[in-house]
Amino acid sequence: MLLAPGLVYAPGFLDAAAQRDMAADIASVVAQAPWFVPRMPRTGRAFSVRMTNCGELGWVSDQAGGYRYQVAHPETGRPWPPIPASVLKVWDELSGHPRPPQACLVNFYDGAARMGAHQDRDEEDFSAPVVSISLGDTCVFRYGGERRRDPSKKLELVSGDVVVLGGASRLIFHGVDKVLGGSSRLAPGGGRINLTLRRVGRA
Ligand code: MD3
Ligand code: FE
Repeated sequence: MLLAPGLVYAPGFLDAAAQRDMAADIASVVAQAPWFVPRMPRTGRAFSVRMTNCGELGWVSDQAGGYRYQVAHPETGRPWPPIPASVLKVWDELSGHPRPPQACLVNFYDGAARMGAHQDRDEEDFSAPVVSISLGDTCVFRYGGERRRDPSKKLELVSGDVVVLGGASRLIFHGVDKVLGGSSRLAPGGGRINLTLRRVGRA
C-alpha cells in the first residue's frame, strides 16, 4: 500500500507466529548487545528510547561524538551480533535492494518514550531504502515532507507492520508521537520494539 511516493506500508506483514519468532531472535540480540541510552550531541540529553543494534554497523550517539555508525557496542566494546535470518528475510522480500542491510537499529519504547521529528541522514547512501519493522505495543507514527514545516500525517503502527521508506520518502521528517502502553502482549514486560534496516556506506 503506497502512502506517498516511495513510502510503502505493509500492515500485518508478519503474522503472530512470525512476530513471536522475531521477538525471540531480538531477545537473543539484546542478551549479546544490551540496551544502551543514547545521548544528544552537545547537550548530552538522554533519549527516552533505549537502543541496541545488530549487523556489521550500529548507530550510536553520545554527547562528545554525536550521531554515528560504529562496529562496536559503546559500552561492551564488542562487535554487534549478526542480523537474525528472520529479519533479513523481510529486507529481501520488501526492500527491492540487491545488497543486504549493513545495520539494524533496534529501538525500545516504554509507554512514556517518544521520538521527536527528524530526518535519517547519517548514512552516506540515500539510494537504498530504510525498512522498519514494528513489534509489541502500537504507536502513533508521524511523517511529513522533506522540510520540517511540511504538513504531516499520523499512522498507527501495530505489531507485525512493516514500512519501507525509499525514493522520494527517504529524507522525510518522521517521529513517534506516542506509544499506546499495554496494547500488545508480545513482550512479557510490554513496550514497543522497532527495527530499522539500512545500508550505510556508499553503493
Ligand atoms: C522515514 N525510528 O530509528 S521507524 C529511527 O519507530 C526512527 O522507532 C522510528 O525513526 C521508530 O530513525 C520510526 C519508521 C521510519 C524509519 C526510517 C525512516 C521512517 C523513516 C527513514 C526515512 C524516512
Ligand atoms: Fe528515523
